[in-house]
Amino acid sequence: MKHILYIAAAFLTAAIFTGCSPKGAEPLHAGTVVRDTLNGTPCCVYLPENYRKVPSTKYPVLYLQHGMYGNEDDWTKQGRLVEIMDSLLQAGEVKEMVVIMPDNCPARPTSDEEKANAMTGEWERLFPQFMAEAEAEYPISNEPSERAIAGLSMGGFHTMHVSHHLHGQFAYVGLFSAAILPLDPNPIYNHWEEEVKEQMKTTKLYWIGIGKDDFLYSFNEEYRRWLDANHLEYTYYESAGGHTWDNWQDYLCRFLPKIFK
Ligand code: FER
Repeated sequence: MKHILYIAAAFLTAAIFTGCSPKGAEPLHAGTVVRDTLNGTPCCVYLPENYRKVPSTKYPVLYLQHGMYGNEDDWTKQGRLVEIMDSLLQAGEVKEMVVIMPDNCPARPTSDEEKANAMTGEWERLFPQFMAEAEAEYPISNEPSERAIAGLSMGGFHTMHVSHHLHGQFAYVGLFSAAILPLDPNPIYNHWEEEVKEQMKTTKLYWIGIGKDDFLYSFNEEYRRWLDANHLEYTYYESAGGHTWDNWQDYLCRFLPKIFK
């Protein structure tokens, strides 16, 4: 019995001191995920352990988006969001925050032939009303310095384009294996160059992560070349592997401690 206790204690300590170890160590379940619908969009919402509906100050908020054939459950199921957030909170590496995970795909494609449906500008157009409803429903900040947006693949594409379209509104931006450029011209996307330059004036962290074998690698490389040519600052992390949940968990673990600092 004593041995079992020692082993359990060792796992718990490892979970706390490695900061964020999505695999292996027992997760510390402390936060809660609730389901909601905001502006007609289904969402999962992570509320930290000490969440209060009426806190003394509003919580910072991360809008975290899924990839092309996914939905609002992906970050909690395959992304292990709760385990990651809770263990980083336990280790004191992140601020308490609310994480809103919307179904960021108003017209879900069912095949690669329909992928343009996911990048029509509709989500970017809806986003201000979506955030307004989130801010009415949860005690979250509407200060740009207390707002972050991130996402994987198609959700990274939405992160890039929501954040330049609404430039000045997010201090922290995370592109995880992001699709970069739109497939079709569109009034929301057409001015991305000028708008990204504008957004960078107020962005505290523009974080780009991609795996060496990712099929979107060359698009990220080309985008980084454009950022470099325009002297726009970003943080770059290149991992092994490709378009996988192992990588997206890893990127989330690296991104979270850098936001709201
Ligand atoms: C593409 C651009 C983006 C594509 C897929 C994506 C299949 C996104 C994938 C995802 O969100 O996982 O050209 O082709």
